[in-house]
Amino acid sequence: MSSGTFPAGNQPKEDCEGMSTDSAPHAIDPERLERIREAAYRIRQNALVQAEVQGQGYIGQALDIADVLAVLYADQLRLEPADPEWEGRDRFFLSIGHYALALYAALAEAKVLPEEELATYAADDSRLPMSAMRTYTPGVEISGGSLGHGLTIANGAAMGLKRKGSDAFVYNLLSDGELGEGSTWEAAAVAAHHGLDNLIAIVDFNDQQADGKSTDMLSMEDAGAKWEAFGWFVRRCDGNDIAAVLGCLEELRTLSDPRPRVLIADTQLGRGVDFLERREKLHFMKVAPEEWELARKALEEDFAR
Ligand SMILES: Cc1ncc(C[n+]2csc(CCOP(=O)(O)OP(=O)(O)O)c2C)c(N)n1
Ligand SMILES: [Mg+2]
Repeated sequence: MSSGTFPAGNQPKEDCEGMSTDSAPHAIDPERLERIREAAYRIRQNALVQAEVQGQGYIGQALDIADVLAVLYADQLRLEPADPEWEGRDRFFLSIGHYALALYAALAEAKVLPEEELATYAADDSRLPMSAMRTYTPGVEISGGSLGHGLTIANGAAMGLKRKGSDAFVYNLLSDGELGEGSTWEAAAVAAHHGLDNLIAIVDFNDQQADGKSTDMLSMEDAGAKWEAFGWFVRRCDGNDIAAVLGCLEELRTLSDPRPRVLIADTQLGRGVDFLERREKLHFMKVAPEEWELARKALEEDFAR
């Protein structure tokens, strides 16, 4: 577990702590976990497929968030892959448009996008622009590159769905860098004020932003205590521990509590490719031509462990 602490009375359940990657909660079916683990592996490999076309990109983030996206797209989200605009769907809003690599790979995993199309990433006339945008890509719900606005949009959708009597959920993936945006906290206050219990925010706490470590730039720790003070139900876990993420997200979706919910997911930039995990942590990574094959092999070895 990261350095995060939990406010009194809001301690995580044992299966939601994510203290270690080898302590799968007994309540979760091993086959279900394996299915999600395989999805996470393919999301990572497909993130590399896209990034290799450009030779660089937001690779560290795609690798760090693959486990969370696998839990969502292979398990938690209610979707109709053939009809991405189906009214009854859960909404997944990506605040951080630069995480597009990871989202496209997850949409391919969910069969919303054809896997073959991933190789067109960021090419002229592709439906997969470098930063994710709603108008271009099936399954992409918002254009999120201007940081700090995803949660406000999620609020509106969650309110609208409630008024329509829908039981769909709205998920918003935001970054730890976005916690430095005032608009995020305005949105957090609004969500609590309106009791948006159909809203689940997930913070990718990778301790990285454009100029260095988030905790050095503008520390938002204790992040859990801050969200709780804004009136949210809070969970925090190792975001690369699939069992822990699944336990937390399932709890956040099923609990009966009038508050909006947030999962703070502590993740590791470059996760799954050992030499990228060890490399100087960078917001935008370059990978040398001869390293792509090594990266694919590293993922294979990581998956086999
Ligand atoms: C409103 C706004 N300000 C600045 C930027 C430029 N920008 C793009 S990504 C980024 C880093 C933000 O932190 P985070 O999303 O945590 O970075 P990562 O973990 O991806 O390195 C910044 C400052 C932006 N897209 N939008
Ligand atoms: Mg970050």
